[in-house]
Amino acid sequence: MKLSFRWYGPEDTVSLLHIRQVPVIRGIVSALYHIPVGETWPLKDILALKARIEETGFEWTAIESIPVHEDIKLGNARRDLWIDKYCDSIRNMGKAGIPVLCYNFMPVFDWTRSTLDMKLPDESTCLAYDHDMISRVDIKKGTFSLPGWATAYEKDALIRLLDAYSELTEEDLWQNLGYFLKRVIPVAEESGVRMGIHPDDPPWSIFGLPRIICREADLDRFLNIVNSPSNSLTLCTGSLGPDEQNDMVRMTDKYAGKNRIVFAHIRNIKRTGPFSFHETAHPTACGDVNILGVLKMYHKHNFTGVIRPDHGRMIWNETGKPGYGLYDRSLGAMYIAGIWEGLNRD
Ligand code: CS2
Ligand code: MN
Repeated sequence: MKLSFRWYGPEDTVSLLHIRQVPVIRGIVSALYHIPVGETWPLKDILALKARIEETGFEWTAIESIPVHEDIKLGNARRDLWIDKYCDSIRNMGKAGIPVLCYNFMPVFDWTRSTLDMKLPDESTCLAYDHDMISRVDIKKGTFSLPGWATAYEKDALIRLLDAYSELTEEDLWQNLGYFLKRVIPVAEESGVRMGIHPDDPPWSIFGLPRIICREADLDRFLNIVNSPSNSLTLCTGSLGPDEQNDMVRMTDKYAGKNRIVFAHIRNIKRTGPFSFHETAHPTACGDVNILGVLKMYHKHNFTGVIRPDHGRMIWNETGKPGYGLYDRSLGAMYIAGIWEGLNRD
């Protein structure tokens, strides 16, 4: 496995030099943050960022993410134009030799939380999701945005977009995902790129919008749309974990066994109600996801893909992008590395 760390590019308060001091990390997961959603990623910009990553001694192991334009998810007349641009981005990342592409197919909003700094008993803070609180938010009333999202919407633009989605059913969204995959996956194959869809976070519908990558049956359906190693998963334990039906150990065993996971996100959560949870430190003992069991499954199947600690807490008075501080993710990386070393010796 290629142990990697997410870096939000040159503007990130966490620098490559900081990450270099975390032992055994080989790879960087990053993106071009200056390209507007939908536009093609120029090869020269990809190569410039790659050079910067490599100068520090790292490999650029995965792109997370190239956002999918809403017109593609909505399946409207402009989608072909955006799909062509998406294909060009895939070709360019292939030319630059970056093998893994993470993306998601969540309408309008990426990961959603009700609180970005919930205090845990040890006074660290974490991201939390309370369904009652989210249900009371009237998103049409004002701007609603969370750090780390590719897009922050102005009120009017958001209302227009939500109106466009009001007619779209889950089945429509599946059709639009299929349309997209049938066009991009052949390009990914030719380009030596493996795409891994990131599951919906949280794994249920929010604000009345359809969400379709939530459960095991969804992942099965997704993988069957195009049966190719280039059409694979980013398996995120913290996104799927809030639904207790998602047995992460069994799912990792199943999909890693079929070689359909290209990117492993390791994050732990604690469920606080049927549709509520908060994030925790990475170790198994801290949350409801059996992280040791998940890593054992990756090891059992000789996983050679990219793995990274996902969201961490804020500890030691660190300030920065919620979920993406340096300290707790570093502890998470060491936890993963330690388990892996133990499994290698067994
Ligand atoms: C999140 C997401 O779980 C995660 O990794 O922080 O923002 C994720 O990067 C996107 O959903 C992937 O497209
Ligand atoms: Mn994730």
